[in-house]
Amino acid sequence: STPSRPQPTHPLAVAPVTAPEATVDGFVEQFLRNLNNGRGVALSASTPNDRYFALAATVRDYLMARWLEDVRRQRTAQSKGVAYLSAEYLLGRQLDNNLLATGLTEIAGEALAACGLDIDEVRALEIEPGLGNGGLGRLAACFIDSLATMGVPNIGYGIRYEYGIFRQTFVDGQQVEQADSWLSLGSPWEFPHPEAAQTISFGGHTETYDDDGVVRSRWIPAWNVQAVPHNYMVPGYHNGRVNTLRLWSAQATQGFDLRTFNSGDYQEAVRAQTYAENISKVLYPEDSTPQGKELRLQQQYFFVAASISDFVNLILPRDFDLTRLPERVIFQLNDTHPVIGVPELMRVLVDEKGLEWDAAWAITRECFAYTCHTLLPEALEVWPSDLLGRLLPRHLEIIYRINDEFLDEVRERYGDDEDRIRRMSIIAPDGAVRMAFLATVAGSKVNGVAELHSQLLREKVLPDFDEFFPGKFTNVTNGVTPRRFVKLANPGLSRLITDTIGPGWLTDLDRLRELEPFADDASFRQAFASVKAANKRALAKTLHARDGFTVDDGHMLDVMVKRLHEYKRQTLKLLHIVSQYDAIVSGRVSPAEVTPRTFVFGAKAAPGYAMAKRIIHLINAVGEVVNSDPRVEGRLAVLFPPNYNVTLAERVVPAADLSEQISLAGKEASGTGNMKFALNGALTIGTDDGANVEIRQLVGDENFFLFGMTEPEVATLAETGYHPIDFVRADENLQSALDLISSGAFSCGDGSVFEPVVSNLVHHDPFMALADFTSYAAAQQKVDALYADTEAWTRSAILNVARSGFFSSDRSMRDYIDRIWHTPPVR
Ligand code: RUG
Repeated sequence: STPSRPQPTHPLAVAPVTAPEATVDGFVEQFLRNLNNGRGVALSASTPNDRYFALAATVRDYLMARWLEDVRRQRTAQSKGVAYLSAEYLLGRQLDNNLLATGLTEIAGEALAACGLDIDEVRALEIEPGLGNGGLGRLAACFIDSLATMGVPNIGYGIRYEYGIFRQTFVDGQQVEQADSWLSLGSPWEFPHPEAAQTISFGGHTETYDDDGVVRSRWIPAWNVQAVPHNYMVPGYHNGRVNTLRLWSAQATQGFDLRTFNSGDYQEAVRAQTYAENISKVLYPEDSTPQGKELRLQQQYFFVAASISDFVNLILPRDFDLTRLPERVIFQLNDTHPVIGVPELMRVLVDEKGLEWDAAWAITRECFAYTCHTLLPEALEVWPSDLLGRLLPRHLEIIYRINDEFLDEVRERYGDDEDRIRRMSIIAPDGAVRMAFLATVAGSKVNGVAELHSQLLREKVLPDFDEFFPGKFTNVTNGVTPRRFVKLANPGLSRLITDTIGPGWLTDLDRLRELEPFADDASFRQAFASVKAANKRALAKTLHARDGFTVDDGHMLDVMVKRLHEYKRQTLKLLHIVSQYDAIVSGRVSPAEVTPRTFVFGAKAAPGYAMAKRIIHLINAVGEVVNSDPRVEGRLAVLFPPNYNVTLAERVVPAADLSEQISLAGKEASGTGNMKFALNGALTIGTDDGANVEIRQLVGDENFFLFGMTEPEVATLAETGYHPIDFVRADENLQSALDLISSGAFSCGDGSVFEPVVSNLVHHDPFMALADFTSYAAAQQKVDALYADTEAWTRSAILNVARSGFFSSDRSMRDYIDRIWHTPPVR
């Protein structure tokens, strides 16, 4: 028998943890304690980084009691929670968000002032964790914010990349990537737990063995790494709830080899360590090489295996009856990246926990749900079976069996329709594993991220599966958190809204509807317009300090910020800018006739995506010429601040007048930038694509500038044969803009520099930018006309805000809960 441990007797040891006093004095005391005891410095000797760390620690202290309570509740409660599996979380800065959640923003400002410090200077030091690429990662961050705010138990699981999305700089207008060493000064928001590391295995082989007359298979791995959890608080807004984000970092099982080191082979001594740590080194390693591909699969399995083991072995009680797992958890697969979790859960249940295959499969099918975020075939991951077999041999075996049994069911239903069986097989004809198919077969539900996207997913990408699994497909339109993207980013608008309709809208965004009548109130319009003007001035200040740009505050701010991808069609917007410039310099219009506009671009191109990088170069080149040409008389300006990220978005979005959402119809799954702009009172010029469709339906045709082909029109044009040159010939302005680029007007007279971009458009144009140019230019004229009528424009902008409450991520979460998760809030 084990000796009993001494029990705590001190009253403090058994009392619940309490928060420091929420007063200026209480805050000052805690801040100084953190500075002195946590950083080991006196205020007078502290560096800005010390102060930032002490401030962050103080905010953490206020959240701690609630967090510990929620962690306890999560372990003891019998209720169901969401385990969100995502390779990306694009969190943005934490300090302001966490201050907002605790309601301590003002107290903290006053407390720091009382210490002779300016909180703005301290908060500017925070480096945002760029642990995501774009929309998908930011969506995950919005979702965990909403779940915490709604009191739904949730753990977000992901990877703690040592280097996040690269830092973009421009050299001679061309993108240069630099490592994003966001951890170089440490992170005050994370709680590492090396003692709780999980062992994650790779490689090796499988073997069969006799288990009491039953032949079973087991995995004999060849090597393993440690997955070290780093916990982050995810506070709800003003509700005392704090969920957890758990990011895994890779460490070597046997790190440093002292004997080899002492023999003088220093590189060999750290080889194993380096190899293991590479797994969580960078977000999306370049995967055009076989090594890069393998590393990605290692990353995916690494975090998913650690997360499933964490939930099953640590969070659930030791004697938990695993047949009841679906009552306790739903693993939401954010895109195909975590889909290897399906065979992993099967392996855990069958090989480790000894369940029968059929019972394990029944549990697995209830425990997963899959969100698809794309329609682009190249974004639906497939893994070559030789790679999978080498890295995860047992998982490949499991996938084969899942596929065999699934195809038996298909045969039972349709007979030997070999064509259909080939189409539906999880294993492609070349042997590759189609991860989206695996997720669809295993998932209890499959959802797209906007109405149109979900429809196209059913009709065009996975139609056989939709027929085979009636009721499995559903839609949940994306959303964004109004806490970060309205309240924090746009305090002026938030104040105006609260003054007008009262508080409460931040957690019930449909209430923005109450603003509608005020669109007809001249004094409200004026207040609204002054908020927009102030936001533009704030952006101008930021861009001046950050990049040395000058923004003319009399200009319309026309913004296109998103990843650089051909389907998003930054080239379409650029061609329109060039055509306006061309019209001025060729004397076809006088500068006075042109609406003064500043075009703001923000975009990173994937490091290996050559065409996207050429487009970035061209945007910068056009900007350089247009901005300095005296004939333009300052009526047009093109600004491209490098390294667009969440922090910059929080400045750009509230300042924008016009939001460019101009992807080819049928290509953008949803978009979430489009929602942020509408909520902040920008009008959208956009195609009928992704969530634009729903934005237009809600805000009304008259408050949205629609242009371009619809998705069925795109499909017809593609079928009948698309010849971009026909569209060039039919539009003189387009022809002339392309000619101007080809003439070398933006490349010191050397037409060859941008020839690949022009030639790609004129001869291929895979995303039909030229086909939509004429219609886009016509829509831009409507923009100019409405903008000339300030009152009418402001009225439309107000109606955009009032009618966009639907796009709160709280609503998305309610839809996931109703349609997929069935996880009630825990009071
Ligand atoms: O491209 C999509 C966006 O349309 C969408 O809004 C976002 C969130 O759902 O996800 C983006 N996405 C898609 N990011 N990566 C992929 C690849 O599957």
